[in-house]
Amino acid sequence: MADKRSIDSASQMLIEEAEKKGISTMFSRAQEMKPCPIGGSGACCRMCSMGPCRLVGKDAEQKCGVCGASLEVIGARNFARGVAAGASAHSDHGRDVALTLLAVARGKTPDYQVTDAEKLHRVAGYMGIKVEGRKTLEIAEDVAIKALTDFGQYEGELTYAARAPKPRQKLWHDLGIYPRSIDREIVEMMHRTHTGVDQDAENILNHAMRCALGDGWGGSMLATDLSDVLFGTPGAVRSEVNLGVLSRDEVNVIIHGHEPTLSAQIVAVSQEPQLIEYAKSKGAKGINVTGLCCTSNEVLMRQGVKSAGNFLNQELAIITGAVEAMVVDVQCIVQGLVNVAKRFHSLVITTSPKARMPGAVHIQFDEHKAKEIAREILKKAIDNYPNRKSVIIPDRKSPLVAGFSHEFIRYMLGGRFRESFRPLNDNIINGRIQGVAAVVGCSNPRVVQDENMNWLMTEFVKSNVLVVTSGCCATGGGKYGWLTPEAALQHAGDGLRSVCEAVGIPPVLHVGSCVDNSRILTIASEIVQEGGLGDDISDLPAVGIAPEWMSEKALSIGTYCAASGVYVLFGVTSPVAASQKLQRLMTIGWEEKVGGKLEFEPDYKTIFEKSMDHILKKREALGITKAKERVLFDMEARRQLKV
Ligand code: SF4
Ligand code: MSK
Repeated sequence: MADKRSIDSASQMLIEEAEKKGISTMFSRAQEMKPCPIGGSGACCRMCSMGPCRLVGKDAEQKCGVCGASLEVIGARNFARGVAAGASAHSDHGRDVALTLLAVARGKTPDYQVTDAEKLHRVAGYMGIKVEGRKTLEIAEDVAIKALTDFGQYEGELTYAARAPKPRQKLWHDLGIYPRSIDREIVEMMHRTHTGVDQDAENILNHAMRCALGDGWGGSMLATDLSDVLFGTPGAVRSEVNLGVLSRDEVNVIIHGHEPTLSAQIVAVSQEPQLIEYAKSKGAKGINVTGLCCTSNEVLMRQGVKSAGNFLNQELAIITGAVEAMVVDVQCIVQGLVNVAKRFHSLVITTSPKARMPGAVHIQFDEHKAKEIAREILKKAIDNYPNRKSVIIPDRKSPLVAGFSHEFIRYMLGGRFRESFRPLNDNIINGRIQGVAAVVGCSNPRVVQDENMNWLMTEFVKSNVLVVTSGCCATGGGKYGWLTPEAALQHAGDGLRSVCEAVGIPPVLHVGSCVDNSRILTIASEIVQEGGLGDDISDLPAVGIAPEWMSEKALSIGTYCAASGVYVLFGVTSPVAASQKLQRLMTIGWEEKVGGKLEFEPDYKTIFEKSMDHILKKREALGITKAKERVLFDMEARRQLKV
């Protein structure tokens, strides 16, 4: 049975262990609780107490709620609220990083500093902040204030949206969806979807795009950039992934959630000799800090910290019996963790005032005394080590290479002094690389864990499509070896393999956590800017796919990618399935309007076919369908080249 829930043998082993012990997990609960077809398809409205109204049956599109709301409007409001919630999560994360940078600039957080001053200068450049002749902390203060202003400004437009290609910016202006400020678009989305406000599905969706753009080109992009400033811009780093990274004889601390602020400090203090000695005094050989979900991606990308896996691995990690503490911050932390932990010695330690759980230990994080709190947390985990009983750690972990920030990709392609996307563009134009597929997002127990993402990565790589990945798909892909350069040699089509071999990169590039999907927007913009592949993101032979999505953040990501011109396909299930009209608005309607679209397609093989058709269509439109033969120049030919 377990093999029907996951293709990962480590997960299968622990799912069986949970079944043997009668422990409830997301895998078992997803089987016991069938999804509600009415709410799931967007046909239930709970916006006021005249309802809830459920529009079901063959003639549902002709029905309306007590207030008169049509199915199309009900579905649009539900979807748009999901986008607003997702945008708020990413953006609140970004705001906290900006506040930490401000505290650093003002000398209020001795445990943090500006790690990447070069990036700070680049960010200041995007923001129009003067850098010449100024001290790093002065620039940092201005950058933090400018970022925080972008959240709540009452006039003007979002600074970072100006990083999009010019035709895209014009389109957003023409459509009236250029984001003004991050918080404003989220609040307005909530207002518009309140009962009795916006009752035009197309208009609601227009604002959903504006709200999501505030996330992608605002909250998320700021979270990414300012995290790079504080913690370092990622570069290629080797590590390992899967539950086999847990240690049999060290204190296992798993950091889980999304934000790098506390987790980076936990990683740092875990190497302090006094704490290691303390762990030894309790009978352990040392301290083993590993990650889960996107906190994992943050510390993997920058510090090479090993990953215990993706979203669906969180309860399974505790079932190993080897976890002394799971330290969580915000997002994607399931409440079921506490009940699983009760069956073992494991502590679940919440750290954010925004995310508490009954039954968990709460040690509140405060960036003003970050190291002190990180030490307190580790000490608590070490004290718990003697309570460990029997452990069952699957002997499964895979090597990977992560750290592909857009800066590092440029560097890999061109070297320190000629860094550029030119080689990538050229190889797309000459057909060695057919296109780019972003395979991103969550894992979801409604489908077999890792199956969709892994199958898609395999087929894209075989078809000479370069894959970029983030979030739980990145971790998932890592489990099956896709994040190693060797994967290109073994599985890639000839063209992609030759490029990966020449540059020394894997065929699937790990770009980071969920907020780091903003790096994909930057990569797309820089490819356009490099020239030869059209004038806008919508011209690129590229697709975005969330094959196992589950969170509202994914809805925001899908919407900002579509509004940026990308064809986006989501697997698993459709939150707009109830209304054909709504689906048409988000596919045909959006394609006409913004050149991108958002489509829900449960069959991953169809996702692949549609993606390849789209890539081919875009290549045809660019006039680059014929693969150019590789020309080998001899010395004479080289001499005749005009440079
Ligand atoms: Fe029903 Fe309208 Fe209230 Fe929604 S807003 S619950 S459709 S009455
Ligand atoms: S952690 S949002 S399950 S990617 Fe970013 Fe994974 Fe999805 Fe959470």
